[in-house]
Amino acid sequence: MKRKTLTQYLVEQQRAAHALSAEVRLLVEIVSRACKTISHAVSKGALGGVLGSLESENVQGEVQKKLDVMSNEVLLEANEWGGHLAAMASEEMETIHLIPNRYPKGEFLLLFDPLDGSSNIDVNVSIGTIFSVLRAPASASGREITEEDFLQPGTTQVVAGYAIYGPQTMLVLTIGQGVVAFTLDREMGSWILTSENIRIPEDTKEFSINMSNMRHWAPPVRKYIDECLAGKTGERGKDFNMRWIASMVADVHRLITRGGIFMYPWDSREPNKPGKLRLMYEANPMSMLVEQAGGAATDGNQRILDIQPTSLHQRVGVVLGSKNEVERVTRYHHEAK
Ligand code: AHM
Ligand code: MG
Repeated sequence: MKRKTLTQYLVEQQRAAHALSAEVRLLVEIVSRACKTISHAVSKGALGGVLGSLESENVQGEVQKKLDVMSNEVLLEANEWGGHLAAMASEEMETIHLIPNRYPKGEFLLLFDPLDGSSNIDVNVSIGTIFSVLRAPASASGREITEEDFLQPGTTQVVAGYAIYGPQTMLVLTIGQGVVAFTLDREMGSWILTSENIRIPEDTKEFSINMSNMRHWAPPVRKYIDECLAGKTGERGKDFNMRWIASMVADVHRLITRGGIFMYPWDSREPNKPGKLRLMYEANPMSMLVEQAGGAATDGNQRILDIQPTSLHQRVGVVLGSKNEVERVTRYHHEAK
């Protein structure tokens, strides 16, 4: 079988569909190269001295793991010098990272969650890197980029993707032309295209939610999950299975592969926060991937990609995956109003 590399895929897209510019191609190549470095560090585990926590906390007040900080640095360093970016933002940094003056600047903004699923690092369970690419607003040309320049709805994303560090390391990507997946050939050090035109089935019998929060959920979420749990003899007339890995990358990868619904909804533990997950680093890129694969993504009430962000580290409730199930949960929210 003739193997197609990530570079070949990107060059083909650049030529045929005119779906991406040379600058975006370089950007994707650099991000994916950084993910290879992170994958290598992850796979070394204790042997590489990368496990465990640091003394520091990130902007959300969460204790940082060594790998959180290392992955953040890998992504920053890899992306600084190429001339394709105007600035970066990361879940692990309080404010945006400008490209140092010694390097040329490009027209794109890169956002990332350098290591998602941090609670799984030390227990050898799948984790990942999530990224999103925006275009710097035209009004920003000739002046320094500000945080406000990043506050664009998810519909404006140019590229979204994630790398999953699991039994295999994979890169799942959309440039707005469907979803493709590459598997890392560790011996060759190259990303090989292993799935094209990925489609999420519209129906599913598998849900993914942290059930330990059940008592804190809003009634529409409770109603939906109660119906799933009632099984064949209940309202839904079918038995449901449940999975919760606590790495969004791994839970979303499963539903991108075989369907399912993933939820991290608002709950009453922190009534003033709309949810746990971050709009710009987690929900937006995952929603673009899911929609590009034929699924749907809402915050319970509205399409995630339509939300106008008001701050960089904004949180959001998340319901995404198989279209008919996401629409059902969203309908329950509307009916409860
Ligand atoms: P992180 O970015 O600090 O790793 O947190 C995000 C993760 C998601 O990957 C996952 O879906 C969720 O947090 C799990 O949360 P919980 O431990 O409450 O189940
Ligand atoms: Mg995360």
